[in-house]
Amino acid sequence: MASDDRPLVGVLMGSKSDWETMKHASETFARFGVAHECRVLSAHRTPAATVEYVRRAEERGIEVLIAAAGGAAHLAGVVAAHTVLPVLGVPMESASLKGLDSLLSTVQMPGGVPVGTLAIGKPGAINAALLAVAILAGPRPELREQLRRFREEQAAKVLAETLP
Ligand code: RP5
Repeated sequence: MASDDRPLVGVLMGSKSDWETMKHASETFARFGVAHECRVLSAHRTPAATVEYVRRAEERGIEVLIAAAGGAAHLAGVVAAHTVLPVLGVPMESASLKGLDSLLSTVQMPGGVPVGTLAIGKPGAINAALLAVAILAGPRPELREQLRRFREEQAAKVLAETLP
């Protein structure tokens, strides 16, 4: 899968200020060759454009949506409200509450409209991409194989660690 193919994943973030964190999701997709697009769309600053994007995502071939936001982070919930595609939420680390605000407002979805919430910040961005790859890997054995190799390489790196 080349990354200039039709995007399979939409990575949304509430502000350009989230990119420093969310670029790690994009880099992870690039490593797996997963076609994706990254967009700044906000639940409160651009509500109509956000809903328009999400409503069109499925017909455009998008299979997974990632939504990253900080503070009163309602982006992932709003995205999930407008699609049945899987939505993964990444809470951004915020200045005042270190991302606890973002985490709680992303993870605490009432029953009925799920958001799969990852960790705060960079680990969440990386894991959202890895989880999206695992979702996409269902009907794509070559992607599953790549995931297996990634885990093996990770394990080999840890086992090769030496301490002073
Ligand atoms: C949220 O508010 C964004 O997702 C971002 O994490 C946070 C701060 O946004 P800026 O004020 O930096 O644009 O909507």
